[in-house]
Amino acid sequence: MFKKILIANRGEIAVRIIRAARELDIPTVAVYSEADKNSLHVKLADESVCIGSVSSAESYLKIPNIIAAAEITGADAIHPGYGFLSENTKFSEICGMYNITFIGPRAECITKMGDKATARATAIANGVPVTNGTGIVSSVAVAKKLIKDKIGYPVMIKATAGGGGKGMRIANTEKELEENMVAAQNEAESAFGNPDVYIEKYLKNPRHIEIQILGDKHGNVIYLGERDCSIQRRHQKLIEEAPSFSLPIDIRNKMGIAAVTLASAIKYDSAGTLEFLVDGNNDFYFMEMNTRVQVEHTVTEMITGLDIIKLQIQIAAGAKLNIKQNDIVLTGHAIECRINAEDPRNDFLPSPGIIEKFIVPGGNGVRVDTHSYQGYEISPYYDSMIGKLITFGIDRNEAIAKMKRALREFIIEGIDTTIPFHLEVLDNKLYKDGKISTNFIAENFSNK
Ligand code: MV4
Repeated sequence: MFKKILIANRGEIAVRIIRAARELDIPTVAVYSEADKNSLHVKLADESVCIGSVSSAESYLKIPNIIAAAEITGADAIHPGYGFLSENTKFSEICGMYNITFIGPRAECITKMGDKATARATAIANGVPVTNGTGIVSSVAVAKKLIKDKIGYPVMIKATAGGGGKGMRIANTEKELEENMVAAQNEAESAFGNPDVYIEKYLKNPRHIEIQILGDKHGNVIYLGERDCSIQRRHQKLIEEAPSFSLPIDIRNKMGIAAVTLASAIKYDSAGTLEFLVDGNNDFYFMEMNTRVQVEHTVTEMITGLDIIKLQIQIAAGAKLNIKQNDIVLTGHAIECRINAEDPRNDFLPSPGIIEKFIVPGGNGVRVDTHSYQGYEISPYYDSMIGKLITFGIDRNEAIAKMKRALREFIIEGIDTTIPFHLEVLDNKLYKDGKISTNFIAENFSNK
């Protein structure tokens, strides 16, 4: 096992990883920017190192500073959390050069899945369904012909270096294709330094359903059921749940087997998530793979009883998965609401500032993962998450009732939060009936 783990991240996920390491009896090192010296992750870790100024580029993204912090403190492993360097192949390789274990998959897995057209091709090669579409298209003329011959409008133009909605455009007609393909290429070039795009048939009103998997270094891969992440706003997830309310068991199992097939094909050896879109006929299509732990891993933990972060650390240290697929039993229902410092009444405008009052809900079936506390300042430099509120019940209705109760108990003063928005969603008839798709917020909360 590792002697010491450095956490190359901040906020609630840094706290989450420190807690997992402590349960495994592994000492931890926190790194922090000048803006984060009072952050909870710094207080909870055994040691801490300031790695730079407030800007992420000068701290949490600065590879030499993070490696130096690991060298100085004698950390033999680095957990990258999510965001920042978590899907950076160069960083994982540099860790290797310094004999530091990157707690994540092999570098090749990150590269293969980081390029979305390659991920799509790998899925096709392994019999995993994808939407009707193309590989990289070299010109508008080539795209037009392929769409005319085999796809049909509407289509979605996607940047191969993108993901999570960046560099994406819809085209309903040839004329829109001409305009939007060039726009997507330009956006991709300036955002990622790679203009390449591919085309997919556009699905209307899909659900976003993702499969959590775990792979080890001995060729074992299992799936831990699905999460429904359809409640999003401008590609920011707001509410996630597990299992998906509307997914038949046989479809879940087919998606799980597809996810395990693809992860096994690339010898995936960590925690990861395969993102699918599911249409009204319950046909599912692989979109992309996240080769990191995700914000919403918590809801899967609640219904499986597993600690995904501890398992990820043990796998990185070379342990064999001691859980078999048949051991995975999904029990009850879990919901996560992301509590952000944003004003839902004002276009979700960020609301940084000092948390004057902070009274956290608790009780049966309530979990709060947060780095915040009374007097803590939500900084304008990073994402606006204050914390995650997760509830667990025997079924969806009970999880919703507990969530409403917990949201009302949660007192946060001094800054605006997304709590009123969550309460409104939970009272929405379509939400209660489980009639949700990725257009739910846009269609029902357009005034927001
Ligand atoms: C799509 C799609 C419709 N058709 N692909 C957005 C993020 C990226 N991971 C995939 N995304 C989409 N891809 C086809 N062929 C609609 C979306 C999409 C979406 C997906 C999941 C959750 C929210 C979304 C919001 C807008 C668009």
